[in-house]
Amino acid sequence: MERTFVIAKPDAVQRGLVGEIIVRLERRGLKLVGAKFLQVSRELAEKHYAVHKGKSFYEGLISYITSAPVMAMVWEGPQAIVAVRQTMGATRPVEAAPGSVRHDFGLTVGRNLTHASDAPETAVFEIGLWFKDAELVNWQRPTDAWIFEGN
Ligand code: D4T
Repeated sequence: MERTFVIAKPDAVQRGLVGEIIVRLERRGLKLVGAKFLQVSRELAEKHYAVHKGKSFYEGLISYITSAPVMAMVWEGPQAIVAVRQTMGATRPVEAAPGSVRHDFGLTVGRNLTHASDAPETAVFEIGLWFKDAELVNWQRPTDAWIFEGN
């Protein structure tokens, strides 16, 4: 089973959309295995966004993610990485598919509400950066058999 890392960013928290993001992932059938509400330090933000260092939007990105609390989460399911990015929508809200979180609640890339890992290696790196192993919960969900086959 695949795991992916998700952030409800400061704008999602400020706008009261954390529940909306969670409910969409739950309804999709994904399983929450870790969550923490925190104020992101500059140090953590720089590690998380290291690949973007030097880009024109880097400083804005760091100040955005550290500007107010976030909800950091780990979600699990078959093809969780692709599924979550689909539920969130394209990075730029005006390019996001109708029905996705970024389409339904966003307008600009600098306030795009969520983050989700984009590849298996990124997911492993990000989950390890934001969570200790002991903070992730392995739990059984009997309804899995009604959501996907082969569990
Ligand atoms: P995140 O990482 O937030 O889930 O976004 P994506 O994976 O969908 O997109 P990304 O890594 O390309 O961009 C990271 C982050 O930078 C912001 N950004 C991006 C920005 O402010 N201006 C830009 O031109 C781009 C490309 C938005 C997301």
